[in-house]
Amino acid sequence: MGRAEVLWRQVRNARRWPGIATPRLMARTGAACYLFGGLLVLLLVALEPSNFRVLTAIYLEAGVSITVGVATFLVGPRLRSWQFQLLVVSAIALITVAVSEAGVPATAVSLATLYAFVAFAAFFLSWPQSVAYLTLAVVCCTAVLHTVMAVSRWSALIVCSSTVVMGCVIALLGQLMVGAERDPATGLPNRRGFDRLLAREIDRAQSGGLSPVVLLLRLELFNDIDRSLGHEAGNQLLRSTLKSWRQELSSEHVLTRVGTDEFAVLLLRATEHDGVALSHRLRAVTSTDFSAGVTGWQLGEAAAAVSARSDVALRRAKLAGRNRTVLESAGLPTLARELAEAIADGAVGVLYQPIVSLADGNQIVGVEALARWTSPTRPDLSIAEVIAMAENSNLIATLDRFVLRRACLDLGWMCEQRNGLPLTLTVNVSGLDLIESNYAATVSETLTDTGWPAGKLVLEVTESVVDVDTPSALATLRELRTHGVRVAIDDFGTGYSTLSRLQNLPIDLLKLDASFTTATSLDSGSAPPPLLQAIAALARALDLPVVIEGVETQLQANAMQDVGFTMAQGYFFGRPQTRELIVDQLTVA
Ligand code: G
Ligand code: G
Ligand code: MN
Repeated sequence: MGRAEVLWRQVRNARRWPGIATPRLMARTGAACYLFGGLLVLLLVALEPSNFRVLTAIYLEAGVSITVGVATFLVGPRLRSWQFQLLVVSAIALITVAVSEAGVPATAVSLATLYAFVAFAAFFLSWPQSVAYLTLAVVCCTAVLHTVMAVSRWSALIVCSSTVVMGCVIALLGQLMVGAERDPATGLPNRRGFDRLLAREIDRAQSGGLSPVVLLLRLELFNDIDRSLGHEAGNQLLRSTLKSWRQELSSEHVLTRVGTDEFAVLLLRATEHDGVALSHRLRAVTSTDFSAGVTGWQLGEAAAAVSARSDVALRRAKLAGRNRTVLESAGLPTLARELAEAIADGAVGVLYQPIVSLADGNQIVGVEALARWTSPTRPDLSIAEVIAMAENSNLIATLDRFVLRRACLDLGWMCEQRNGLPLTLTVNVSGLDLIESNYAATVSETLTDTGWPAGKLVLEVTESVVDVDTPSALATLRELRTHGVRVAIDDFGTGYSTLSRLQNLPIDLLKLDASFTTATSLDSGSAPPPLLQAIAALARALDLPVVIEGVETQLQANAMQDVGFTMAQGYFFGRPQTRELIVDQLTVA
C-alpha cells in the first residue's frame, strides 16, 4: 500500500473511530452547544432588547435551541450520525436566522461567533463531512453578515474563519488521539483501543439488549516465524491471516490487535456461543493455527473482569493443545446451575457397565462407571450432551470428582458383598481434568479416602477436548501412573492419537471405539476383517491390552475373540446398571 493510500485511508476513517467519538460524547457535545447557544442568546436579548428587530422571534428561537439541547442530551448514546448531522445543519440555520434578527451590526457580529460551535462537529465526522459543514457555516455567516447587516465582506469572512481554524485543529487532535490507540502495522485498534471499545460496549449493554462477547485469539506460530524467519515473514503471515479473517467478520465484529501475536474480536451484540462459532469459522478460512478463548459480559461486571476471564479462557485453550477454543462462561445458565446443584446434593447417579474377559468365558473382570443425570428442564438431553455442557461451563472437574468418589465407594461395597472379587474400576475423565494443576493429587486423595486401591483403577481419557500429548496433560498422566493408576485411551481410533505418538504416550490400555465393532459386518465362518487384525497386531506390538467396545451380539463377541482380543464391553454382556444388579451377576458367575 502506497503512502498516499495509507494517508487517504486514515483521513477517511479518522472520524469513524468507534472508541473515541462515541455516540454518547457526540450527544453531549451537541446538547451542550444547543443549550449554551440558547442561553447566551436569551442573555443577550434580556440585556439589550432594543438591539433586536422582532423580540418574539428571537425568544422563540432561544426556546427551540434549549429544548433541542435537552432532547439531545436525553437521546444520549442512541444518537445516530445522521441525526447528529441534522443537528449541525439546523444549528447553522438557527444561528443564521438569529444573526438576521439582530438590529445592529455589532449584535449581529457577536451572534455570529456562535458559528464556532460548528467546529466541534469535526471531531465526530469524517474529513469530507467536516469540510462540507464548515464551508456551509462560512458561506451562511458571510452571506448573512454582508447582505442583511451590510458588514463588509472581508470583516464577515474574518468572523467565521476562526471557526474553520478551530475545526481543523479539533480534527487533527482527534487524529492524534486515534493514533495512540491504533496498531501501526495493521491499522487495527491496539490494546488501549480495545479496552476503550469494551468499556463503551459494556456501558451500552447496561441499558439493556444483548451484551458484548470477547473472542481472544493467539496465533500459535507467529512468534516462532517472526524470530526465525524475520519480521517480513511475520508480517506476511499477519497480513494473509487478517485478510482471510476479514471475510468472516461483519460490522458487528470489531477486530483489534491486543498483543504481538494476540488479537481480540469484540462481538457487539452476541451470545457466547456466537463467539465460539465465530472462532470455528475463522479457523475454517485460514491455515494459520490459533488458540481461542471466549467469554461474555454479565450484568454488573467491569470490563477488567471480562478481559481477565478471556485471558483465562485463552490460557486454558493453549494448555488444551493446538488450535483449540475454550469457552469460559460468564454466568452459569439454568442448565449448568441445575447440574451444579445436583452434584452438590449427590443427585447425580452412577451406573456400571460390565467389562468381560473373552478368554475366561465372558467373566466380569471390571466395570465402567457412567454418570447418569436428567435435567428437570431439559429431560431430552443425553448424558453425552450434559458432559459437553459441563465441559463448557467449568463444571466437569466437579462432576468427574463426584463420579470418581461415588464409584470408588460403590466398588468397595460390591467387593465387600462378594468377598473381595478382583474387579477393576474404570472411570471416564475429561481432558480438561488433566490440565488442572492438582488433578493427580485429587485422585490420590480420593483413593486414600475411599480405600480403593490405585492398582485397580483405570482412568479413561478421550481426546474430544484436549490433546492427550500436551505438556500439562502428559505431566498429569505420568504422575497418576507413578501412583499406580492405569490410563486408557477411550474411543480409540476416533481421536487425534496418531500411531507415531501412541508409543510415547504414558498409557496402559486402549478402548477400541464401538464404531469398529458395528461397522464390521461379521458373518459366522468368514475371515475376521483385516482392519481389526491390524489393530490387534499393533496393540500386541505396543504391548497394550485392548477393550473392545459396543459388542451387541454373540457373533461379534466370537469374531473379536478369534482376532485375538481378550476384553470386551457392550450390551451383549450387560448394559450400564446399578451396583446391586452387578453384584447379582457376580454371584451367578
Ligand atoms: O453411557 P453413555 O451414554 O453413558 O456415555 C456417554 C458419554 O459420556 C461417553 O462418551 C462417556 O465416556 C461419557 N461419560 C459418562 N460418564 C462420564 C463421567 O462421569 N465423566 C466424563 N468425563 N464423561 C462421562
Ligand atoms: O465413550 P465411552 O466409551 O465412554 O462411551 C460409553 C457409551 O457407550 C455409553 O453411553 C454406553 O451406554 C454406550 N454403550 C456401551 N455398550 C454399548 C453397546 O453395546 N451398544 C451401544 N450402542 N452403546 C453402548
Ligand atoms: Mn468410556
